[in-house]
Amino acid sequence: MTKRFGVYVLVLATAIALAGCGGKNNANSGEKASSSPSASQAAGAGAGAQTIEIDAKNFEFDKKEIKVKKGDTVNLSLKNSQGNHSIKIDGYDVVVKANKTTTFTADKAGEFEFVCATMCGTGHGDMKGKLIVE
Ligand SMILES: [Cu+2]
Repeated sequence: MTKRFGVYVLVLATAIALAGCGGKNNANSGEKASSSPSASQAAGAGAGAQTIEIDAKNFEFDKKEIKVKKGDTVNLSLKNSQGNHSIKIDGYDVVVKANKTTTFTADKAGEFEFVCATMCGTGHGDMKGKLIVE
């Protein structure tokens, strides 16, 4: 009889502890989501992956502006349909060689100029574009 009562109390106590714990967790996560929207946004954006293909010819890139979200994993491909070119992104330690793909994480927000990093001829200096990380 006494033993049975003890088990009942134990079960009840466990149920209360679980309920209390669950309620606390819910309150915590709700608070977290509302108090730091930017953090959760960044985490959400970080799950993204983007594949961007740039086509280069003498003497321009087909994309003058590429946009990604901060935290994105970016697969940047360069295809040289004419001439020999490569891409270097200023402010990011990123170089994409001719007809190759470089993967990097866009962990810094802002605007970064990318240029041709291969001396390709008279229009070499005009080969520019912008990476926008927002
Ligand atoms: Cu060039």
